[in-house]
Amino acid sequence: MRIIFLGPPGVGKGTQSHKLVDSLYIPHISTGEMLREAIRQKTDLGLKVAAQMEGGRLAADEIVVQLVRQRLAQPDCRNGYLLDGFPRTLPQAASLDLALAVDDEAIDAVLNLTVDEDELFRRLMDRAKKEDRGDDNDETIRKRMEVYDDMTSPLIKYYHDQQVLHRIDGLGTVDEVFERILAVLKKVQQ
Ligand code: B4P
Repeated sequence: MRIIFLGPPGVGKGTQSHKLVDSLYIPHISTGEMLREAIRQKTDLGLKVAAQMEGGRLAADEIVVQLVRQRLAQPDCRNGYLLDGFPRTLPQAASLDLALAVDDEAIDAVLNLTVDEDELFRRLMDRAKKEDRGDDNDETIRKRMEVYDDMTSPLIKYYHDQQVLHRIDGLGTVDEVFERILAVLKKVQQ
């Protein structure tokens, strides 16, 4: 299966992706993790995106698109994958569609996780206490939510129009949300 996780920052995309790939045996492709790793390793790419990410902005489309294209070309992606946090803009989505069309492939499901803004804020401030992420602080979280509304939320209509969008309530325990996701995927596979 080819699956996309969509949703605002802190909604639980990363958390649910890790559980899902363990049960579906497909690779987990998280652009957030790839970019953070590039920053940690101080690669040329990492140096280019560090300031944008720490300010709560998105990395440039060209950079992320190239990163994902290279990853999807690897043999372990041949039978499916889970994209976590990509695409995040309409141009990223269009470039993914173009790449898929070349091989006559398509996305099977876009899982749109939703949680209200207060809960998102609470989760991200909680994560800030546990993990050392440069983008989890009051000001940056607000900026990321703004960026999500402007740049990423238009993807909801984009994938709704392609009839692959599934809304999933992200409120509840991690296991409760996971059960909802499995139920949706079961229907998609039928
Ligand atoms: P990401 O790494 O994608 O992370 P995120 O959106 O902040 O969080 P996620 O939704 O994965 O939340 P998580 O499971 O951790 O992006 C980071 C940055 O990378 C972006 O802002 C951007 O700058 C850059 N970037 C990434 N992709 C890009 C792209 N395509 N283009 C350009 N730039 C890109 O959950 C959050 C917290 O909630 C955790 O502490 C978790 O334990 C907790 N939690 C999860 N589920 C819960 C539940 N059910 N109940 C209570 N707590 C829960």
